[in-house]
Amino acid sequence: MSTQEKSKEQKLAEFEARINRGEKVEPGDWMPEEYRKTLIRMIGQHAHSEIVGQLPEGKWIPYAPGFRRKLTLVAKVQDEAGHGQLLYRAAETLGKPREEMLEELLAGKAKYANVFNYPTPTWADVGVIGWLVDTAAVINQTMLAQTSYGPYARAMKRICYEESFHIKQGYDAAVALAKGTPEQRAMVQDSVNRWWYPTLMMSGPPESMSVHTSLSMRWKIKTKSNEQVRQEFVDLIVPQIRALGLDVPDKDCHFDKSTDHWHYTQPDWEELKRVVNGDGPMNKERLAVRRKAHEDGRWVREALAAKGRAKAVAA
Ligand code: FAQ
Repeated sequence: MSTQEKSKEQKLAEFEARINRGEKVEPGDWMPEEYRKTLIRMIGQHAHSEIVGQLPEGKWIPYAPGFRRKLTLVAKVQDEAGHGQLLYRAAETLGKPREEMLEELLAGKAKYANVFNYPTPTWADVGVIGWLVDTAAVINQTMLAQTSYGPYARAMKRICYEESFHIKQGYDAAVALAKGTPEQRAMVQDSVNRWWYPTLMMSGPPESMSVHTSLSMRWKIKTKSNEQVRQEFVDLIVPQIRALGLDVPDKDCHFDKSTDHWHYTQPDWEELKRVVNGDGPMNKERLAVRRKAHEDGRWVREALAAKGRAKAVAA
């Protein structure tokens, strides 16, 4: 029987059997519409996060303390732009043009990671974003490297490799401050205090509030729940924070022998909703900077498109 003659139920059963055998789904394969939509949503949001994620740290490039720190920060921010491009490309394989995704971002209709809507008032924020935020991102992305959609899984492998360097860059900057003067220690502690809860929120709401987790796990788009990913992050990062002589800004954070995990206080999930829906401390500024960058780059896109057209005529 040809694929066209099969009923939707048969196609779905075969699709799920393939996923359960651990096979990857590739762009031309049959897939349920909901699978396609979920991936476009997630990969699009992920791409936007990489692009907007350049801004909080990027603003520190001119003020980085020393040439070596400036070079590594430039390289990191540039990597994030590359990750955005890889991810837009992966979403395009599902039939969504990149221009449409960018329009949605600039119109304020698309979500991107909550963390990038918070300010970065001190140099310590560059260290703490690389250390905490990139660690949370890599834990999630290592899980996503196992996703059932081939192009997303392959993009994740490459991205995780680069993000691991970003963690080292951030940790190194944070350690220098933690071992520095009392003022520098206070600065890095203040930064950990401000980034702790936003970073916990980054892994998404708990299962009782998560809209998409059950279907995403059934189709192995995600292979772990948001809570599992967050717990992995907490278990890894709490001992690191304590080892630097810094405090976790949660009085109730303790190692629970009965679960073999670090216990932590849940973040304010209403804050997450507000921030991802456009009402965080920096949403308006982030989008204004992106819109300006998009306008400033218009002539480059137009020149490249004209060059492409001229080549096609000459051929
Ligand atoms: N931020 O039903 P769920 C990086 C939304 S990359 C914003 O649980 P899901 C690199 C969610 O979209 C960081 N929105 O959703 C870097 C949904 O809204 P919708 C980005 C959030 O998809 C580092 C609704 O709430 N990584 O940082 C967030 O199953 C340093 C209900 O939530 C990715 O995007 C949030 N934190 O799980 C760059 C990874 N949490 O669409 C520069 C891919 C939830 O129904 C510097 N994405 N929402 O309107 C994912 O893994 C998942 O999409 C989750 C959410 C885990 C974010």
